[in-house]
Amino acid sequence: MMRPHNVGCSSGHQIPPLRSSGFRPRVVRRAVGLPPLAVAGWRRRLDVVSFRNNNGRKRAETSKKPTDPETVHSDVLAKVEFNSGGNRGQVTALLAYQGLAWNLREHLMERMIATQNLWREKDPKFVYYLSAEFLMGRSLLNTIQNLELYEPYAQALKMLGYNLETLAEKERDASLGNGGLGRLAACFLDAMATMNLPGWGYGIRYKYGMFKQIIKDGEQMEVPDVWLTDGNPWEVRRPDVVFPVSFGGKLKKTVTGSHELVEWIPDEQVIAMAYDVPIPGFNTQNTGNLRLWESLPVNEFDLDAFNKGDILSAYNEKGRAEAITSVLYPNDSTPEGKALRLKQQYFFVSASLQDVLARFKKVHGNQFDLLPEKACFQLNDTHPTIGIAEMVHLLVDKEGLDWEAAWGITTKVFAFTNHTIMPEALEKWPVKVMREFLPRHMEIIETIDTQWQAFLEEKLSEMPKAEKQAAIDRMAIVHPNQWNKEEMLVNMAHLAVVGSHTVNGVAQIHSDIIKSTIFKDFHGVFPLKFQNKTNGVTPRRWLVFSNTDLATLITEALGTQEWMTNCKLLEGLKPFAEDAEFRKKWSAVKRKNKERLGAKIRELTGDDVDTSSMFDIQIKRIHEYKRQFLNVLSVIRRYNTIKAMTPEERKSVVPRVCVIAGKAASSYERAKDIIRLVGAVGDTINTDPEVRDLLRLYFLPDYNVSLAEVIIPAADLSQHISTAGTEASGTSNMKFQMNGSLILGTMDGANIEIAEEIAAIQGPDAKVGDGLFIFGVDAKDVPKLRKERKEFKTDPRWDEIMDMIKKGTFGNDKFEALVDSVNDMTVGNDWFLLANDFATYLDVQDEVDAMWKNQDEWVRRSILYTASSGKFSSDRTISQYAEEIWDVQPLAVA
Ligand code: F58
Repeated sequence: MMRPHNVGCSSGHQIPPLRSSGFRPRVVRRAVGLPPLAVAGWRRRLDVVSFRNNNGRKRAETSKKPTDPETVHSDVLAKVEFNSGGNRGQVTALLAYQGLAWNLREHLMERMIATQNLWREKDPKFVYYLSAEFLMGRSLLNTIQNLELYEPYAQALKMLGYNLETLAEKERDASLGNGGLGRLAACFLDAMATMNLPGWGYGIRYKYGMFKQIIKDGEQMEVPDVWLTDGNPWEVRRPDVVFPVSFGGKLKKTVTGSHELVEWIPDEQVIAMAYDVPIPGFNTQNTGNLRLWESLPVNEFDLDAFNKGDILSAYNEKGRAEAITSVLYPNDSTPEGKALRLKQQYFFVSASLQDVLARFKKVHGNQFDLLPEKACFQLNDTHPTIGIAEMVHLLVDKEGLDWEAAWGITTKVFAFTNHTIMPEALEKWPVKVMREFLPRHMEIIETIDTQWQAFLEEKLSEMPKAEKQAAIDRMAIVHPNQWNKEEMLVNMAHLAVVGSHTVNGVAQIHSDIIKSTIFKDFHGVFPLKFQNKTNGVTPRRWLVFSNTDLATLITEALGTQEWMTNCKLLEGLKPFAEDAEFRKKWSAVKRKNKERLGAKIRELTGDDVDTSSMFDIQIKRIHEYKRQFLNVLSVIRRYNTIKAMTPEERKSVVPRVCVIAGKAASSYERAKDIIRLVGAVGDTINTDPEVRDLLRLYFLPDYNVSLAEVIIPAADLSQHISTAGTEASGTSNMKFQMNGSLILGTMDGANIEIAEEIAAIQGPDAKVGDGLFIFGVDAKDVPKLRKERKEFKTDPRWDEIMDMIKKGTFGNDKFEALVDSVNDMTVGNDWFLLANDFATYLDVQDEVDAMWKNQDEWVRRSILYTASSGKFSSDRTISQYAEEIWDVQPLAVA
């Protein structure tokens, strides 16, 4: 189906035509350009599993719904009328969007039902991706394009007087996530659906997503993200799918013979109700599902209390229940906050496991030993780890299995992904809290820990006694709080490692680091448990749909759009890097994307920017380790340099527009200081007539998926400058690479593998790092440098900038705490080594400027970046999970 250019595109961002014939690569590995596997056993089976292949025949349509523009138009009007009582003569933008979405949801549901029916019939092994976060973003364009319905829908909307892209902007982001791990989960769902893999996501339907960030007087303010006010047309409420979830109470034990029966008598119960969000695959009929749980009271309303005049108490139970699924990551600095987080985690995991077991039992009765052949639960970080204890609880207490059988099954169905070594994300729950809210689970965890320690006693029996005991203590699941020995904690990461069959990091360096740091002892015991799965991102959302002009150009060059599902084919762009005509077209696309971002900057700040300037971008959560502060320091240095120049000298300056965006955790003061500093420095620079034509700095508020979709295609340069060894992987680096933005970064996370791919495409003589702007200390030197930081002699330019900030040059503030955290060794200790990396960072910035002056070379590199980005498609990552961890195989609706 070819779509004529410019249909319904006010912004000129066209969606490239999507091929409707159904070619799929035969083998998962070939689909992502990987060499055949050489592993034994069940994994080899995957090599002979085919994707659906129609041998060039047109794919069988499962949809019965007509999709010509006239029918879509009248369907949408009918939805407007019958679903919302709207007037078909006056369809507001909101109603047009909703009407369209309701109509599309029917297509999705039809496909999802066909997919589920097939899967029910064939009973394949499923993966269940358990995640506290799913950062989905908007759905309208993603759905239309995945379903290949752009043309009729754009035309139908035109008949209603609307432009599709403009209307799409009305949709609120589903921001049910905080950062990288949440967006990764969303990319994984897209890849799983596209690759026809049987799998569902399971999470929480937060009433308020990640907070909305407002910048007031330079400061981050958090306001609730009321994303559901207008309803959510993409979900289906499932009052028929409900499970009770219990908390608190006590245990009743009955001993019969050698058997101890434990009954948990909870004192609180809520109802988990499902909402299904269909996940369209690209160029396939298969449609996955994200099942999100809402917490509801068992008794909605206390009529007795109400009638006695105690009006508010009448809603107590409702309020308590609904609080569980109100907000993502409630502040856990208070005991109440901690309890709420634990309840959230248990709530969604318990509902999900009950749901899976209920479906399993329908087919297999109580043959639970078959469960590992039918299900794998991927734990996305430690948040769903309580699932390990819940599985034992369900199998032993509800299904009557003995402990050994239950534990054996449990350890075969869970797999664990670690996303960071930052201590704040490695959850440890006070035993006291756990015992209060989940007494049975606490007991189960203690039993697991006792058996685990007994296992270690034997396993490490060769070790000298004291050494052995120290190792066992280090690996304990329940251990004393290192800051307060009186308090016992449950270490969820340790539970996850012990209870899972696989543990993986998210980039090679990270997977290596976890084996030598946080999980060193565990790696010694179970070396084979540890794997690497370098992250990936969906090329559909992050290139095909958000940078449609570039996608069109790539398709024209490659003569096929197969690269959209087989990204290794992007390598075919390599010769085009040498073609001056092609480079011109490439630059023209970038320029257009920069105009789009320029318009966004105007909308958000009121300022016009020159789109011929270099767009220099850093977008990610604000965190000290990500070093946005270092970025600002170099902007200040640039400012100082320009100020000191004569007008003649200024003519040689490369003009830059620097953009920083991201949210700081609400209780993270230092990160909030950084946001304030960006704003204050930006205010000074952007209003300085001597400088503003050569340098700008903007902090764009409320960074989310939709904003990223506008920013990333427009970047000339992107910064990924974490202290080596701290960023597990990063995924925006991959998105920028795909979109041809050059990378300025440290040898950290996935930057390293990106550098390897960029070197590889340049040929055998290129070294890793060639073609990128790399700086900074090596990860292996970081521990030593941290110890020596006190003695480190800072650069005079560093000292000058520190003095400037402390003098109050920027805004009304002196940013003392922030400056001291990196500069005053009696206060902070510059843990992330900004001072050590400062000079080389400035040097590499000079290299960036020099390269920008050679636009031919810059654009050549940009093309090579895209050409070498194939590895970082989430299709590759997911095929590796499918083969090496989940053992699930594609099963496509014909
Ligand atoms: C991120 N982690 C990593 N955690 O920082 C990033 O390097 C990686 O690319 C990404 O995962 C995907 O693997 C991350 O997003 C969180 O957001 C935590 C949530 C719980 C509170 C602490 C942060």
